[in-house]
Amino acid sequence: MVTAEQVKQFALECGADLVGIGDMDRFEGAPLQNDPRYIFPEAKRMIGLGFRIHRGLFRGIEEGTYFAGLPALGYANINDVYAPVVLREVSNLLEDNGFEAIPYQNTSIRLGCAQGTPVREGYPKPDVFLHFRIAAFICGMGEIGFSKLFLSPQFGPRQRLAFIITDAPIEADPLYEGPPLCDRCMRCVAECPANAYDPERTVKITIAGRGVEWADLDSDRCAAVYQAGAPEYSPFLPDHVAEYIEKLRTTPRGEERTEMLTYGPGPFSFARDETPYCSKAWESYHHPGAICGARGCTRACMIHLEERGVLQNKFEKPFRIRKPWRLETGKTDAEPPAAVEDCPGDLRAQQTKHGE
Ligand code: B12
Ligand code: SF4
Repeated sequence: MVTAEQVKQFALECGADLVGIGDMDRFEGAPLQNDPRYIFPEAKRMIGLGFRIHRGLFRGIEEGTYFAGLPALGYANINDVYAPVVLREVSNLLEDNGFEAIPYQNTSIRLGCAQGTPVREGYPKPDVFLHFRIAAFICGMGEIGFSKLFLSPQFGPRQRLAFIITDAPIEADPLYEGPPLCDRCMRCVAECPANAYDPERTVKITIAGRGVEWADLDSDRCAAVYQAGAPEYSPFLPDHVAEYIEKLRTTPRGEERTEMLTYGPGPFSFARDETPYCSKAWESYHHPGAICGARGCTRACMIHLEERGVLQNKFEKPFRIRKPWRLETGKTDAEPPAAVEDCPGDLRAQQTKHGE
């Protein structure tokens, strides 16, 4: 019979950067629509796989000079190419040993979750939607930060996730008991260009007997800004999208916002369709542009975790090397970014040298 150790070792050999195994009973209390036990009632375990997003893929956005790498390789490629291959290989191992394996990638939401009609009384509508951050917590891979992102001790917020649901009764890992990662520094809140966090509003739930709390993310604001950026942090924003985003990030949730969202395509589609850089990203690989470069919830968080020395993936140099760039609002892609001012002399000298 295949063991937990074999599954983990094999997943790492196949290319996963993180593996954890959770007991399906830990989903007790999940809302009907988010309960994976309805997908496979006989399932015993969930295998969580984490795929690092290279720190280098945030570099071009940090410098303001190369934005395509993160959405292409840190987003679309992991979700739709790399993770599915590893999911397939590990599922093969389980099925070769006589256990069923359901690979679950980050796709279901695009097809439409909870869209169909329940096929039995008391059942959820198809498709059941797995909450990845909660699932990773259940697999013992780390914790959920105030930012709402899942944090691992290896990479902090810097990974994407994928899962296998199986009836193989392999040994489950305990919930994460390592050193606490999120210390409520609130840098995610301060550096989020969408103003998507109100530190006073949080969500508190109990997962597998453990209380978990995170910020109640304003996903309308994030949905527009994470892909198209905010006026001062996106070199690609047409003026009318900049105006829309400005209004969105200053209009509180509630009646006023509802009025703003009732007519038109909604923040996600509007930002994507009206920002040529993002609509081309969508056309090319069916994923958003990710122009924000997750400025608060990933970059600021990672910088802080690295400064505290709590992450296992260590680097020779700190991530933030120079003062972050910031555009004067109202500028469009026709004008040079103000960030050029922040380019240090030695780098400019090197550029001249290479240009010779
Ligand atoms: C839609 C989506 C988005 C949307 C909306 C996000 C949102 N609503 O939170 C937008 C576009 C804004 C977005 C942005 C980003 N996303 Co996103 N996103 C998703 C996706 C596909 C679904 C999330 C979602 O909507 N969940 C459903 C909502 C309704 O859940 P909720 O309200 O939080 O859940 C409640 C209940 O459902 C209940 N519940 C559900 N299950 C269970 C189980 C138990 C036991 C219990 C008790 C309760 C319970 O608990 C919650 C509290 O009430 C996930 C993949 C996935 N399948 O999880 C990726 C995912 C969360 N995104 C990811 C990433 C990386 C990002 C960005 C960083 C992208 C970027 N900028 O490059 C940002 C980060 C934003 C942030 N700070 O969280 C990664 C996160 C990885 C990580 N390290 O945590 C994921 C997991 C995708 C992946 N392949 O790994 N995202
Ligand atoms: S992705 Fe950008 S807009 Fe969304 S929460 Fe993170 S920092 Fe804020």
